[in-house]
Amino acid sequence: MSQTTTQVAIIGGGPSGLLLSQLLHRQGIDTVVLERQTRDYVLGRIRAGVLEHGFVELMREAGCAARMEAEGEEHHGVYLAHQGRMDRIDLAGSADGATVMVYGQTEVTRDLYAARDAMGGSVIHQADKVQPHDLKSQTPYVTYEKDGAEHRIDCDFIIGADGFHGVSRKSIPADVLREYEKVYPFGWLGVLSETKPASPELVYARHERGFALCSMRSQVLSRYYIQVPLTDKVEDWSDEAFWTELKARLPKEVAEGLQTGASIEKSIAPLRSFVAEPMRYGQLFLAGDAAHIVPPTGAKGLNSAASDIYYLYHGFLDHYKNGDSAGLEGYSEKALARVWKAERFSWWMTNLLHRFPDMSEADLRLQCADLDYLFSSEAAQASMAENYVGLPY
Ligand code: RFL
Ligand code: PHB
Repeated sequence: MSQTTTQVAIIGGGPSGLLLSQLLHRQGIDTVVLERQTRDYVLGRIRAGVLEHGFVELMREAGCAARMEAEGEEHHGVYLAHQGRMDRIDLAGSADGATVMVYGQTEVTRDLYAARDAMGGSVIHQADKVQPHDLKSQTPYVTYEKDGAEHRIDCDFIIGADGFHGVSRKSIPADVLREYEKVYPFGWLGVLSETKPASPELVYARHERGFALCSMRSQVLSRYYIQVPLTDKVEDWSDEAFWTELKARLPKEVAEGLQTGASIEKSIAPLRSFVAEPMRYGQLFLAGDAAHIVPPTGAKGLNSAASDIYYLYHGFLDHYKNGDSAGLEGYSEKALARVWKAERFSWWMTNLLHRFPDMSEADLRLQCADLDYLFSSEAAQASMAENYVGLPY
């Protein structure tokens, strides 16, 4: 078995793991990233599209913001279509002038890989059977297999940034770990197409046929979603059927301007709220989807991963540069406090805009009252804007 050492071993080469690795390396802290998949596979996932302003700052701090600043789009508002109306939340006007950046997770990840390569960072792909060990000791280590050979990395700390299905959370003993979960009775069918976006800003639509969302990656690449039953399969949905259903759920003025075309990606994602507590066990720290999942309605998944990375980054800086471990000690509590607020916002937006199978007339009236209140109260709009652009770290 080959043996190496590093300061921070990071399991998972998604956006969370790569961002932390990049931030720490720039401060002279050594990391190794272990990723189960190939780079092409990771870059083939189409996921998040909206970045909070805090995430944008963190990409700048990581020295990875140049392309995002050139190609990403700053958005000052979002639309909510409901009850035959199109209402707009003014993000910049309501929340300290903060805005969001529309720039895809795929591009964020691509930029992070490029930055890791440029610094000679260690990112090991196709690492099989990754396993963290001795988490309660001061000398933890990680083992893995690559090309049939066994390897061991000795380290000070292990980061579990390996997503919802990763190995890290599972290595916390069941009597320590507490999991909270809500599964929603529908999914989102997403389509990516090389077409001009239907609207200059995102449109979240509540409709009796179900929720729909118009988003984008650029002025020539659109991303759309519709709520579908969990029993639906991607194969059930031809491009034509998708466009017809999407248009039926959008206000006339948006539907009329919608440019359709061949889908270049089509997938169904289930919706879930999930939080694992604590986010630290001994020398293992969980980050991102490994510890929490939100339904995508508030665009908070990747953004909540970024706030974990912010706390870990500053915790490690204090630990290695100043000998102060208070940040790392308080990590779980601090990260979870922000995560639960993102969970609340995502749950609220999901409930506000989706059609649940068992909704009564009273539930529908309450949903309409929630929307009517939102657009009759500047305080409510300010609250939505504050959450959408991202609560402070
Ligand atoms: P990831 O991206 O899942 O990366 C984890 C990585 O770990 C690897 N891995 C392992 N590696 C080694 N050993 C193992 N045993 C391993 N097990 C797993 C995996 O291969 C993978 O590369 O987690 P990370 O880095 O925490 O990032 C989280 C985000 O990906 C996620 O929160 C967002 O994509 C959620 N999300 C959105 N978030 C937003 O902030 N804004 C959005 O607009 C938004 N839209 C979305 C979304 C997620 C969606 N889906 C499909 C779930 C829209 C959708 C449709
Ligand atoms: C996306 O563009 O993929 C996207 C945008 C906003 C959301 C969720 C997903 O709330």
